[in-house]
Amino acid sequence: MTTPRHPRVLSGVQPTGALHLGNYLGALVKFTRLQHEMETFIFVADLHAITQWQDPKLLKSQVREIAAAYLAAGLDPKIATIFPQSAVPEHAELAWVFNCVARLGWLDRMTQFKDKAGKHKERESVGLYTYPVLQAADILIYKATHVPVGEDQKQHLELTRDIAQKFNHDFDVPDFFPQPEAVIEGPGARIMSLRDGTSKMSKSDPSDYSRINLTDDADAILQKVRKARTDPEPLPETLEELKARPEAQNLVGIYAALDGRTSADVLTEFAGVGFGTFKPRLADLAVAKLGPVGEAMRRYMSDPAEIDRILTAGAARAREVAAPTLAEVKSIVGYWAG
Ligand code: AQP
Repeated sequence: MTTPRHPRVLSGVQPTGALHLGNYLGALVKFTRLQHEMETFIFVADLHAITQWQDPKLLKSQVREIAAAYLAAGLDPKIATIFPQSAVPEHAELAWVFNCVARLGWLDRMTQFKDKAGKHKERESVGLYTYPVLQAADILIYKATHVPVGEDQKQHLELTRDIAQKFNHDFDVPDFFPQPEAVIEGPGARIMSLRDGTSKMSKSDPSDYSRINLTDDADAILQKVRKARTDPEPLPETLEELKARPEAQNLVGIYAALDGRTSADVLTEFAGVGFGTFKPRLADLAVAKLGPVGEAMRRYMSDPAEIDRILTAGAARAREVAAPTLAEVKSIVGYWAG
């Protein structure tokens, strides 16, 4: 009953539609980097996806598409474990225990539920409400220590830490679950809509011009960057001056994240330059970085049998780690079958 001796990464993406630049920079790029530093488990979150309606005829191919995006972004199934969440039932079983550990007051504070449910929360699924509890189970079933996510997931990660701590305390098993850390840093952590620098780039935004999809071709990327909302001022010298200009700040952040630099560094290069010059440079960079990812995605998608083989092998490996944790939890809780 100890925390793992080595750091372990866990994260996932929902198969709820085409992935965009925010998912890529906020999540996929970090997965790919971390797989070389720590043992890495990356899943396709199909249990989470059905918290909102998904067409059953499409769900499997949506799962394959996310897996293809992972592979195209550089996740290597020889190093990282890639699997569909629904193929590892231990996630859902642990989530039930955590439903009994988490407090209603904690869930009532979750802003993502409030944002997604809007004014009609009574019409939403119970699953959408308890989504962060399942997320805690996703992470802690592997006793993961590092969780690469975009900034929008910060609050859910804090809830995971609270659940881990309360479980360890209530059942008097100090250190059974670790306190996982969110890996959020860098300019890619919060990519905003190209139409509104104050809202997050999102799959569910009705305007396709608000986001760059990983499958967009060069022409679409050029168009979207060209039409991105900006202001008439040239780029300033300092980050401080950029703060009051959310659209400009976003485009600088995107440039920095795509180029593996800081926003301050980008300003050093482009201070005094107008968007008429900056936007074509950004579009070229986006095409150069995302073009090969989209192409690789299409290549992987043309061989679904290979994706299925990778996902099946990944699920078997994931269960090797998840099953012993669940067995210990059952015994700790005092289950008949524990
Ligand atoms: N705009 C973003 N900037 C940086 N990171 C982002 N992520 C999402 N949007 C941004 C990160 O992508 C990972 C996968 O997210 P998800 O599958 O849980 O989907 P989501 O957060 O629900 O993505 P969307 O696009 O915002 O979908 P909708 O519109 O359905 O809500 C996570 O690590 C997330 O932080």
